[in-house]
Amino acid sequence: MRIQDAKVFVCSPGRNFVTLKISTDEGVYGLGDCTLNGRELAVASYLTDHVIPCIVGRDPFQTEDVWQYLYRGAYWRKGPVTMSAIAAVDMALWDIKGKALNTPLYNLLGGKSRTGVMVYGHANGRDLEETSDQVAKYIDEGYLAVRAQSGVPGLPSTYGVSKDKTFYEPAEKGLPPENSWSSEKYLNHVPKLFKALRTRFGDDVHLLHDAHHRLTPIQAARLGKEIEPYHLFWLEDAVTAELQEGFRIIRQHTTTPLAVGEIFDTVWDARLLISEQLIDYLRMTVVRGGGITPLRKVAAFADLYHVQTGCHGATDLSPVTMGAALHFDISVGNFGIQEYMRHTPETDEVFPHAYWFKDGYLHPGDKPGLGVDFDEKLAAKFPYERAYLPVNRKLDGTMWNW
Ligand code: EZ4
Ligand code: CO
Repeated sequence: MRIQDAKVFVCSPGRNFVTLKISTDEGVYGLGDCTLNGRELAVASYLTDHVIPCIVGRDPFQTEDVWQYLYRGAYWRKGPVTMSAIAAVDMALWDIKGKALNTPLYNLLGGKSRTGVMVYGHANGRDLEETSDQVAKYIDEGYLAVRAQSGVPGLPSTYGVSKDKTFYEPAEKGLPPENSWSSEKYLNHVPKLFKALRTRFGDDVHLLHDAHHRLTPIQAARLGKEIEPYHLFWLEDAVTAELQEGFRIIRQHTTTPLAVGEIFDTVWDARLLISEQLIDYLRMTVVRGGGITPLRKVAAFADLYHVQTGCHGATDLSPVTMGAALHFDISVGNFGIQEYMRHTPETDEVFPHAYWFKDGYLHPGDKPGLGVDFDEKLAAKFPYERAYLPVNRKLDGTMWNW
């Protein structure tokens, strides 16, 4: 079998997605996702102009060699554009392998290690009461784990608080919107939120929270310490993680479990975090981490240090990435949890998929390969629309991390 052709599709069924379709001389095709929120067209060009001409004619079963060819062979390594593009090729080749062998991908990754993939949903509201009512809704829908985010008194808008309660989407059409931020106001508010949630819902439900890169290490240490009594499943992205040593400070002060890594693109972003046991969950996922091939190696390395997986699963990761992540999740030894933000009905129609949700768990389904398809004709009705994530400024105007 040989790769005959490959094509990149940019579409916007509710939000932008970049999809790679690789076809073979035997009629089997594979799909990959390489959506990079707010920088979509750069990845499309990387693939169309620089990668596709190099993979035509290759054996699609050689996932390891093709990955090494694209990673080592480019000379220029790492970075979200490069790694998302390589990820799309890797996903598509695994999809082809599964379809050619007529088996769901998880069977090629060691088979099922569990009956389902525990996911967490996103509850959010403008204040404590509204957030608490949203948590109740997720528990009613069967979720065993819920991420809780609340508006902060004195701030006009906050990360994680949505206009639409069902479909949280941080990107906005046009140029980047500007948000304002105060770590002080945020730090005073969050412990009250989790105190209220534990009082109302008891100890069983897993509660999670995303600080979205906004704190300094010592502020994160304070937050971790103050929410310790409420036993979170994890505190996510407490600080930006370019300085991996910064996590030592947080770790010295708190037993609140720490998760990080949704923007990491190789194991090098997490080498110290893992080997010094500074985190508990790694958020890297298939699309940003360069594909299924490298992510399995990262997970094996993390397993040595008691670090579990917690794949990013926001709406900007297309159903193709969600499908790939679920095959990875159900097969990997040190699975922790999977993020699940539901896509809109338009997105689900463009990407019909075999995965399904029941009683707090997602299941990858039993279709051969990834179990996700792509309706090209329907996609063509939703052309790309420029959209960006917000930027963030402190109350005095200083640029800060969003
Ligand atoms: O802001 O995926 O945990 N989830 C997140 C997401 C990210 C978006 C950025 O594109 O942090 O909401
Ligand atoms: Co996050």
